[in-house]
Amino acid sequence: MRHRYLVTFTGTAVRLSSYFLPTLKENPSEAQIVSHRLMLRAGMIRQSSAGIYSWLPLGYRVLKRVEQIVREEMDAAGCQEVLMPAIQPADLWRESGRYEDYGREMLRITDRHERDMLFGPTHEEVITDIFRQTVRSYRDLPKNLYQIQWKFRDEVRPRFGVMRGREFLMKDNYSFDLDVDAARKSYNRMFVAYLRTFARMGLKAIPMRADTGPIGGDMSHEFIILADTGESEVFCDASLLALDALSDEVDYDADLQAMVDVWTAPYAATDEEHDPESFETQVAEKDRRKARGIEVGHIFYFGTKYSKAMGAEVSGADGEPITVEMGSYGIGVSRLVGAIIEACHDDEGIIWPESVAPFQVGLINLKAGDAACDAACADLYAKLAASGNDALYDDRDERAGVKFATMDLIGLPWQLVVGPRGLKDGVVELKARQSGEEETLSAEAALSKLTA
Ligand code: 5CA
Repeated sequence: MRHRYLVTFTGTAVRLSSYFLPTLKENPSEAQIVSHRLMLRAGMIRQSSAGIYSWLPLGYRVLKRVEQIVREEMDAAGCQEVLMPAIQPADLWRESGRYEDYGREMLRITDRHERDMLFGPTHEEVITDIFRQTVRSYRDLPKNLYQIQWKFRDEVRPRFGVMRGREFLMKDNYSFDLDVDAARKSYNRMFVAYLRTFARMGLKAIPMRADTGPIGGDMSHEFIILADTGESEVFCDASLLALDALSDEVDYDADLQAMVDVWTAPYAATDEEHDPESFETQVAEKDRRKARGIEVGHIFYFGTKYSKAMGAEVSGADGEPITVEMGSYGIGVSRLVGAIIEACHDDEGIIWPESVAPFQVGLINLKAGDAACDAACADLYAKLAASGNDALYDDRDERAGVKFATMDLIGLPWQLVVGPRGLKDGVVELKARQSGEEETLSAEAALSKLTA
């Protein structure tokens, strides 16, 4: 029952009466899309200033889970985690030529010595600087380094909550290779790692040919989730929605081109890259999907754009200098939390996929203060925690309706309901949030089902 990859925080169990969960009954007027509304209503985030948010306990737990899945897939694909500074010197960006180009989206800062600094919107320059200072020989390649770090982009229109923030959490990684062929292999590894990452979060992310934008380069895919509230228009072949990225184990040392080809052969393009004529000739009418999409990841191969400008070279086998080939790869970690909600909710609230749920189980005491209910819940609560389950125990003195509404709103995968009538018959109720299926069973049976 538990997700195979579930990250265990070794069974955190908390009582709702003491948990910081500032839920809202009413829909906040500033929220235009469902994920923003639900994140505010479920007490996950609070806005600090335009496009800048605090993550409250429930939201932060989800963010950490999303981050951990990203981390595990990056590690599996052979990348190594680093943490670069959030504040960067402007001089590095002058070297790459991007300091002026980046325009007003860049938050520019002057330190006390009148030195120009900036809050990093991305880290190509910093990583290239690290590389050129430290790597000397072709024998040290390939390298692929990643970080999970807060970025700042002074977006013209921050909106939709964490979906388009000004401060946001990104996973960004950077590959360094000796030649184009090796760089394409790195690109393919990231392509496959991305497919797996999003699939593990219960998402169908479709890789789409994309514009390279100010990053430059000649090979780029955006990973897009179809959702009515997406910011851009996208076009794809419906067959892509039937592909399963987790069906096979991946050997990252093998050539992954065949797998990439399976995902890139069907038509899929963002608005900028869309070619109506090819769409019509390549895709049967019944399979043509025109939809809105949320970009959750973006990968670029840009060759020597930064390494050349900044002098990132290694010496080759013959001693001659080689300018390294680079790629960069981003995932919108904080955006993903909103994107998952866009994909997984109903009228009552969020429906978390197990892999990212803040808690697996919501334990509901229908009659707090009743000795039998309190004792049964205390026992279940202790056993759930001991078995490594994350449980949120609603022990508040509230009406049943309020408790059910809260649990539905915050979307935990399982609701374990304990009431005086059931207890008389020796039973509790287990409800699956997603299917709505309810089962009446003994407390032991419920526990063994949840801890299976
Ligand atoms: N340097 C490259 C890759 S490391 C880069 O910056 N790519 S990016 O601009 O496409 O950003 C990567 C991902 O960050 C995007 O796919 C998106 O999911 C997320 N992202 C970008 N801007 C925002 C924003 N304003 N708010 C939330 N997430 C964002």
